Amino acid sequence: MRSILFSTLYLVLSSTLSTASTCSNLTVSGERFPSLIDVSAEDLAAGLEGGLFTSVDLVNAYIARISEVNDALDVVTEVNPDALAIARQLDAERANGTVRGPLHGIPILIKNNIATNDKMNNTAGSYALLGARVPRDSAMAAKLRAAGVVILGKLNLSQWANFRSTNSSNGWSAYGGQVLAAYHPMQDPSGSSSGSGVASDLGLALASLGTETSGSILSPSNRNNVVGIKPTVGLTSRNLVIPISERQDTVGPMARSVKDAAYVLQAIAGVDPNDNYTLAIPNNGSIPDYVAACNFSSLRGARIGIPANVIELFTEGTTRWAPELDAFYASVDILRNAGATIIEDANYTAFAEYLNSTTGIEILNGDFLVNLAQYFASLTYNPYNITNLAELNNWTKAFPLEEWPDRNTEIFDDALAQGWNNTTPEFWAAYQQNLYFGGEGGVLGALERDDLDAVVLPTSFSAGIPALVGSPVITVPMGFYPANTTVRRTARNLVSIGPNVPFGFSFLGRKFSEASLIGYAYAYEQRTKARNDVRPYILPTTELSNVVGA
Ligand SMILES: *[C@@H]1O[C@H](CO)[C@@H](O)[C@H](O)[C@H]1NC(C)=O
Ligand SMILES: *[C@@H]1O[C@H](CO)[C@@H](O)[C@H](O)[C@H]1NC(C)=O
Ligand SMILES: *[C@@H]1O[C@H](CO)[C@@H](O)[C@H](O)[C@H]1NC(C)=O
Ligand SMILES: *[C@@H]1O[C@H](CO)[C@@H](O)[C@H](O)[C@H]1NC(C)=O
Ligand SMILES: *[C@@H]1O[C@H](CO)[C@@H](O)[C@H](O)[C@H]1NC(C)=O
Ligand SMILES: *[C@@H]1O[C@H](CO)[C@@H](O)[C@H](O)[C@H]1NC(C)=O
Ligand SMILES: *[C@@H]1O[C@H](CO)[C@@H](O)[C@H](O)[C@H]1NC(C)=O
Ligand SMILES: *[C@@H]1O[C@H](CO)[C@@H](O)[C@H](O)[C@H]1NC(C)=O
Ligand SMILES: *[C@@H]1O[C@H](CO)[C@@H](O)[C@H](O)[C@H]1NC(C)=O
Ligand SMILES: *[C@@H]1O[C@H](CO)[C@@H](O)[C@H](O)[C@H]1NC(C)=O
Ligand SMILES: *[C@@H]1O[C@H](CO)[C@@H](O)[C@H](O)[C@H]1NC(C)=O
Ligand SMILES: CC(=O)N[C@H]1CO[C@H](CO)[C@@H](O)[C@@H]1O
Repeated sequence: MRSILFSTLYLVLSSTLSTASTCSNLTVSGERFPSLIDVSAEDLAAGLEGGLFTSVDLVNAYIARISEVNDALDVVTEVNPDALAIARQLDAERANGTVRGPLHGIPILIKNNIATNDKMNNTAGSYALLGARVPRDSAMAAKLRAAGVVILGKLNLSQWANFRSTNSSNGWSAYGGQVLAAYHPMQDPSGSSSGSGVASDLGLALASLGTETSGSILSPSNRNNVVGIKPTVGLTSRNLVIPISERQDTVGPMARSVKDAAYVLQAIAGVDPNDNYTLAIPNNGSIPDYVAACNFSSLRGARIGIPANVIELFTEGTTRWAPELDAFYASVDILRNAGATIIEDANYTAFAEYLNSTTGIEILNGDFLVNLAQYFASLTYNPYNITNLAELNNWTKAFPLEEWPDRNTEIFDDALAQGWNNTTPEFWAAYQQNLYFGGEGGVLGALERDDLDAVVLPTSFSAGIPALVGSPVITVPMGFYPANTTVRRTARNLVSIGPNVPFGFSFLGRKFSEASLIGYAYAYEQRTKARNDVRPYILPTTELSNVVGA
């Protein structure tokens, strides 16, 4: 229905558009066709508005770029078969004077655990869900469409958002293959939003959506040289997102700049009656202006803390982190020079106790058992009639393409063996312990105790504690491992650390403090522009100049 409607509108209006795109004399940042590896949301909006190129041109260019790299890197699992028709419709709307917002006509890719009610599958990388149907778009997909975004396709990920196996690899899924990152041959892309990191980095779309339960946006942003925003749990709806934990899951943008990430967050944040956690958004659910928060001066007067004991516990007894630590302390000097006050020992008082505890995984197990069953129950077509984790586990072991037993199901097995879920009394004791580790004994306590505006950490160490309490984190590209770095490989021979492998700098804050964190992240980013210091070794070459008028 949708695509027939879109094609009809295109027939009416396409002639106007092709004229606009070939005769214009305008430029974006001095170029007629801005380079798609560097282009910003504002560049694309200006080019679309000025008639330099169309949304159809953008879709064609990005699909060609995906084709160039996908055999080597397995980033995209599915290109949206309706993307061109949707782009034509959005071009027609623009020609007719309707611009839905700053992202109108701009392609974005989404992780393959965020459902769309269209021709694309939502699988979390498992054949168990190939062909499954959902009753409607996820809230995230609906919001992107309402903002005029072209949902260009689905991104590969660590299967089940890394909640199946203890001996798989980051970025591997049965359905999508092995994602690789682009800074070193066979580079581990990190995960679980692996494809989301690589796609934004290489300009396979303007930006992407990832999801995080504990590190799944921050870690692949860290290793793919992009900005990632892990929003407060409840700022973005998880309705019809394949879950791990209602207490920890969150959806956020991964982009090449803080401002682009802010534009995407603006489009996806907000109350959704299908996700009660969004009712916690303050100020009656009104969303701050995240783009206006991108202010060069925002670090002036900010009180920023460093949890020194966290860094110590991660790094003691090894020199492997030296390049990240050196870059981190140099970045702290940049914050100081930008007018921030630095508090050097804003420690997480319960961090050692947390490292010694098992409540983190127990809460995820307890939620997963219930939340996964709820997702299966929400399907309108369920290809294998799987209703719960016990059935999924058996199905996975019996379906050869799932590569069991080489990739084990130990996380499924352990969750099933726990014997209790989030409806049982054991859960609540463990959950209170988690809230203490993340709260008074963790990041929220550090913020209160020293009256801080934010806490900063190397992104390699930033994710675990905020995950427990659902508080936000933003990572910004900070640097790259130097040429003399000794290559480290994972059990499956991926390069986790090596020359040119990127890393990031994280800002952590109170719940719903995204606007402030975006301000600090932007002020830091603009002073370093570290993302530009190293280019990927593999890059797509198709540009708008190759497709406009073709
Ligand atoms: C094209 O751009 C040039 C240089 O900016 C300007 O002098 C010229 O008037 C423009 N032509 C049109 C048709 O807008
Ligand atoms: C063009 O704009 C008019 C008036 O806003 C609207 O009624 C019509 O549906 C629009 N057509 C398209 C193709 O967007
Ligand atoms: C979704 O999966 C089905 C197999 O069940 C396949 O036929 C279809 O092409 C897939 N959709 C896309 C967009 O790849
Ligand atoms: C939200 O909470 C209300 C009140 O507890 C409940 O009736 C409703 O089912 C919940 N909605 C969802 C989507 O969980
Ligand atoms: C914070 O942790 C550091 C490193 O472990 C330690 O040296 C310092 O004494 C701690 N500060 C406070 C106030 O506990
Ligand atoms: C870690 O656990 C062990 C064994 O339960 C205990 O003896 C030790 O004191 C704990 N350490 C911390 C820092 O909690
Ligand atoms: C959760 O645990 C309760 C109590 O043991 C049990 O009745 C229920 O079936 C479990 N729910 C799921 C989805 O496993
Ligand atoms: C799933 O259940 C439906 C309805 O009971 C049935 O028609 C279908 O054959 C079942 N599919 C599988 C793979 O068992
Ligand atoms: C899974 O397989 C095991 C071993 O065959 C069996 O005992 C168990 O009942 C199965 N569970 C379900 C839910 O089918
Ligand atoms: C993964 O673990 C399973 C057992 O849990 C084992 O059979 C398999 O060989 C392991 N695969 C690799 C590559 O280590
Ligand atoms: C790499 O070179 C730097 C300085 O050039 C040196 O400090 C560092 O120790 C070297 N690292 C390794 C692993 O050789
Ligand atoms: C769209 C696309 O290229 N999908 C590919 C993703 O990776 C798997 C496994 O390598 C391929 O089979 C798909 O064709």
